[in-house]
Amino acid sequence: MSNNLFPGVPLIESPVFSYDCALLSDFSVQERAVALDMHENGFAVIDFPDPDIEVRIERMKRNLAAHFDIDFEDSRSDKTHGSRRIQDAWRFDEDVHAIAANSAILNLLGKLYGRPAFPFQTLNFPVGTQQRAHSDSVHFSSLPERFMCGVWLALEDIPAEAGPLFYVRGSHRWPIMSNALIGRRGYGSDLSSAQDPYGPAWEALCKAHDVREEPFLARKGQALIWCANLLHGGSAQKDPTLTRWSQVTHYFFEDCIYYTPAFSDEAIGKLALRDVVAIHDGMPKPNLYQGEEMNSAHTPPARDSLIAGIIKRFLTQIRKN
Ligand SMILES: O=C(O)CCC(=O)C(=O)O
Ligand SMILES: [Fe+2]
Repeated sequence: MSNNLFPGVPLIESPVFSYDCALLSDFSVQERAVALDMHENGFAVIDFPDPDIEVRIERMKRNLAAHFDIDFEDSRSDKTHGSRRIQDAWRFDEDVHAIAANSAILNLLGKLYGRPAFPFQTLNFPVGTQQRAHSDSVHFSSLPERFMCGVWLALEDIPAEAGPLFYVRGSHRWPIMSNALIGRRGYGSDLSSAQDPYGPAWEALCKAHDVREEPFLARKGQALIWCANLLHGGSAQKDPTLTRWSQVTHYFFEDCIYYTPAFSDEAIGKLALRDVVAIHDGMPKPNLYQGEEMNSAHTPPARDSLIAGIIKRFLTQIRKN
């Protein structure tokens, strides 16, 4: 966008964003409302823009049900045991693919962020995740930062007892969680869950801001778009016999470096880069910085670590002498 002085931050998170700013001149009234919600709250709720969504949802649930160790036929069975998540079902399920690749969503996200969007991962859940509050940006992020978002789609009506998705309004404005922030080294580390090291820090932020987790009591076919740094999670499931079918599609935006922050130390140029493929057209997305391709071989050693190396060698030499 030629009149955007801050192309390195998503348009909806621009420091000069306002409802009537020139950045939104080509937005419809509905798109402006979504942009404003994202800017203010870190999320927006929309009706999923697909005339076939009802048929798709029912066909997809029938197809995916066989992949879980859950007795869906028995309304009294406990649904909270066994496998409860499929990653990248778009590879074999046409409806999961169609939802992830929905062109109206791609157009909307492209406008909201100021760069073309592409889907890179899907997750399908038949029941609630009961995950604690987290932001996805420790799993996948971009440089420049914040060019990532999630679109969470309700595949059925979701009551409070089914462990609905929750979000923490306004938390997208808090500091982005990183290893530097919590004093941890990430590159080369091993974790059973990439979220673990940051849990206490997220809890402390919620306490300090005295915020509440708000449940998304979605209607079937409603979707919630969340900003990269919005805290969200799954509420406790009060009734274990209930399903809570949902699809989450994660999106990146073009001309960025894509990486996993939990296993990176940005300050010293150690990045766990990702090999990303765009779901909608199957094309690999190289890691780009302002049009220039990056890969791990190009990751420059940080100046500080070079100096530290020279001092270390010098001291070793003195000790030997
Ligand atoms: O559906 C949920 O409970 C949360 C899912 C989630 O956090 C994610 O996919 O990023
Ligand atoms: Fe998440």
